[in-house]
Amino acid sequence: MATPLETFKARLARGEAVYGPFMKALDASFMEITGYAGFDFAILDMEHGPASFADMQNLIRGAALGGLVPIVRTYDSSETAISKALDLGAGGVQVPQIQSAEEARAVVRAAKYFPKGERGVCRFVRAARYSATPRNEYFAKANEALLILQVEGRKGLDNLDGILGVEGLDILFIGPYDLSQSLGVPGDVANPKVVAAIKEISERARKVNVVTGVFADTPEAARRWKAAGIQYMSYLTDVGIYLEACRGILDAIKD
Ligand code: 3PY
Ligand code: MG
Repeated sequence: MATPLETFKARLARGEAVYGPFMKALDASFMEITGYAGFDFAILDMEHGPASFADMQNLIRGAALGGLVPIVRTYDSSETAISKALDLGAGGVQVPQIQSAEEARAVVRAAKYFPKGERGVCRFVRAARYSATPRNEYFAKANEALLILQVEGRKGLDNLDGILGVEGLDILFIGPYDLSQSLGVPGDVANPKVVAAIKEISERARKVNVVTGVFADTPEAARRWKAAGIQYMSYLTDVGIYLEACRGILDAIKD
């Protein structure tokens, strides 16, 4: 049977969209529930969420139970932020605020073993089943983890073509919130300037066959970006989904 990561990659290769929320909650039950609800992946947020690496390993276990691809958004592009997440068994890392092709190449080096990179080597980690996975099998499999780079700031935009050309990049993710700030309209993600910039970035990526992703926090935005060919659809956050559900319930039952 295909693993969630193999299914995820096959769907992208067929031109389909995949869906997943950002996660801030620390209880692994929410990872299971997200999978049982039918999402394809979940992004465990170490940039804007409270999770430690100790929390992270249980959240990643929850993803396995729910049949989800667990992607860790690292707190920055440092080697340890990336390799610790992968050592815990993340299906991929999503690195925020990439500003240049050099920085993107450094991320690839930190995330991949030889010959693609120079990731710090340890096979006594959860990703290698604490050494139960035969070593050759582990190092080959580890290099299949997804590498997702976020472009959302001025410098990243200026260096977009170089970043798109970096070997090892699987998905270019556009962060509309940071992008809105870079364009002088902080938080106004539906502003025509932001919408036009997201369209332009995704078109430039498509021309060089790079899959794109975006964050959407309304169904309209998710449908708009899917129609524009964006395939990696990060939809809302666990806490935002809970807030909306609570409000919807109260609206339905109160006079
Ligand atoms: C952004 O919008 O800036 C993100 O990083 C994802 O929501
Ligand atoms: Mg951002």
